[in-house]
Amino acid sequence: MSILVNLIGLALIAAIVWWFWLYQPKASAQSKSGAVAITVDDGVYSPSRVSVKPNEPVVLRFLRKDPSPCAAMVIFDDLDISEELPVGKPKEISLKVDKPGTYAFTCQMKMYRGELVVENE
Ligand SMILES: [Cu+2]
Repeated sequence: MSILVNLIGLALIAAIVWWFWLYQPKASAQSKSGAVAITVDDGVYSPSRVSVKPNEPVVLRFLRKDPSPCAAMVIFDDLDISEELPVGKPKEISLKVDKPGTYAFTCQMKMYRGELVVENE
């Protein structure tokens, strides 16, 4: 019985160490299946950096959790895309960019900021 308790204790310690020291939230994402989920909350897009390859169709699935009007729109200035984001309902934006480069996406006030990086690997 005490061995079991020790094992549970060890597992707990391992979990705590992993959570506090080893776990780092991903700040950037790479499109693999062609779709990238982006959460809109607390003034940040997460991930705020999305890498795609040129000419590769990609779907950005924005999930807006922030009900404030600040988060209402997402705008890709260079790509002429501007879409309204409903609260709590995913909004998919499909795009395909030919030219490598960094394309910013922001809310209408430019407080939320993210970038779409189009690059060859
Ligand atoms: Cu805003």
